Amino acid sequence: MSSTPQPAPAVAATASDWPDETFANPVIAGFHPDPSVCRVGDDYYLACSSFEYFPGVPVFHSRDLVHWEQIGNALDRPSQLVLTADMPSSAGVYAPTLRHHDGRFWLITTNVGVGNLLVTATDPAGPWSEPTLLPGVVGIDPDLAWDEHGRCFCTTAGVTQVQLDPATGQAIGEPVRLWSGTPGAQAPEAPHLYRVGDYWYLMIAEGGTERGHAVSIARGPAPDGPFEPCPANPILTHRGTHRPIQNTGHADLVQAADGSWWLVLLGVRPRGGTPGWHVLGRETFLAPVTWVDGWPVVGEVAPATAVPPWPPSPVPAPPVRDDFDAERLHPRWVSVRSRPAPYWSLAERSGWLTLRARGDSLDHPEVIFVGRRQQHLSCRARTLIDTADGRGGLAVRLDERHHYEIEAGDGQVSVLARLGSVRTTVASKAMPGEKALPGEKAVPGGKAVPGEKAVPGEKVRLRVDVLATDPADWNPCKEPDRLRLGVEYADGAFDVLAELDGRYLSTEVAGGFTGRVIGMYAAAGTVRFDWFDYEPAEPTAEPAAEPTAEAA
Ligand code: 6LW
Repeated sequence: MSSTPQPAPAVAATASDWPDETFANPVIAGFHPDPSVCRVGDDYYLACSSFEYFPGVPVFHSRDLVHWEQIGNALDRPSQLVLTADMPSSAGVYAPTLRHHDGRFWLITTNVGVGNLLVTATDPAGPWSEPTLLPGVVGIDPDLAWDEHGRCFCTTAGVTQVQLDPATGQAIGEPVRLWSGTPGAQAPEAPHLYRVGDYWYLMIAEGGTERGHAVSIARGPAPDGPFEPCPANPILTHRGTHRPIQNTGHADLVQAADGSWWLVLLGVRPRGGTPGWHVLGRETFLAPVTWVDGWPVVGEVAPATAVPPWPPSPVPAPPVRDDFDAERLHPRWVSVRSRPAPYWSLAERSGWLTLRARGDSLDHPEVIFVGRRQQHLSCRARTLIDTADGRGGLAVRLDERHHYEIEAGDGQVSVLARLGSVRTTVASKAMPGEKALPGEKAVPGGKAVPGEKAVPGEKVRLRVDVLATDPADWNPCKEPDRLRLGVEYADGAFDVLAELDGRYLSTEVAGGFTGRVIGMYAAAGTVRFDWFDYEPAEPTAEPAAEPTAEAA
């Protein structure tokens, strides 16, 4: 029996429509792991894990699989997602599966410690339904698949499977153990089940989400098996290689409208000396897939990948500046565990983001923080803070125990570092005078004192530059990047208070499943932010400046 799916004839190759013959991988940069993808006509939709961040489960749209735009978050209301203070970082919302079935989008995921849940939507941008809880589904990484009789199969890490009534969330029968991957390989997880040609395929991740990560596959005659493993397993791994993209695994297959097949997967970009530190979290990559003898063969996962045979469909680049003039925050903004109304507002002072402190620092599990994922190896973030009624700042956060920040308030600006159990003030100086800030928005009721003479300020521009180190300039202990934190003056001059080694804000040091998030926070009282800029920067090969102080 021939089970090799035959792609439909490709549309006329249009590689020339692309500016280049290759596209840049990752296709969704920054902490966007565990991608799950589905296609509806010519549109693709993708969802990722979000862990302790709220809102949860970012949802993206693309017309070409290469350019993706975030259109929402599947879990964006407290009635859908509660992440409590006692929930550790990197618990929370794990790997979702996103499918389109029967005219609706279905998204199933795990809130670790709480259980599995299912939401649906007719528009993937939202609103998504209230969650249906799935008490009979045990384990993380739930998958959803329907057979031709309308039976719904939910397959979870392990690998186990149970039939589900998706309308009620009730399991039908007991979970059964399926094929669990390569004997001896750890962590068989991230299962996805597909009907392709005459077979049902069960694709899983194994080896753990670190350097041993891999994708393996098996096939069988029915959705519940029995499954025979692919003789070429793993069909994807970068373990033991020098490739710049590592930890490749946790993948999902999709067939394009032209019949070709593609894989979305997670990978990381470790930098610096040994063992290599990845600071952006696990990112989403795209690879082509062909079928040989009824098995998928994954093409190269490389920083530059050959463009697909259809025209590009670019999406607008996100603006550098968010001026906080909109009524709602863009879905890319995330908070730690929750974002309760009394503690933040876009309306309290029009055109500003107001944050009211809960806890006294970023060490607090429920710190009031609004940030966005760091998506570039080198980048710059800036904000204008008004500290008239409080203290707060600009932070680069990995988790409660690993963060750097530049904090302003009480007439002082300080760089703080939290590294494991060590918390230290790295550098401090008096807040610069306000004459440094002409041309900023007027502050209703504020105490701005214009003039030539500098006076102790209440408003100050805080800035962080992340500078990736040059991989060519290798030494065994070389840091992946350096972070300069300081104050920016109106003429753009950057007063660097401290330059810190980036390895301490990496997954290899902090542990867990997330990546860096850069954002604004309140440490005491009420602080207001006029705008926030985030822009990619060219990596620099310039030697590190003489640091004001060193974090470790
Ligand atoms: C996820 C598991 C994994 O549930 O990491 O990389 C876990 N794969 O499948 C957290 O994302």
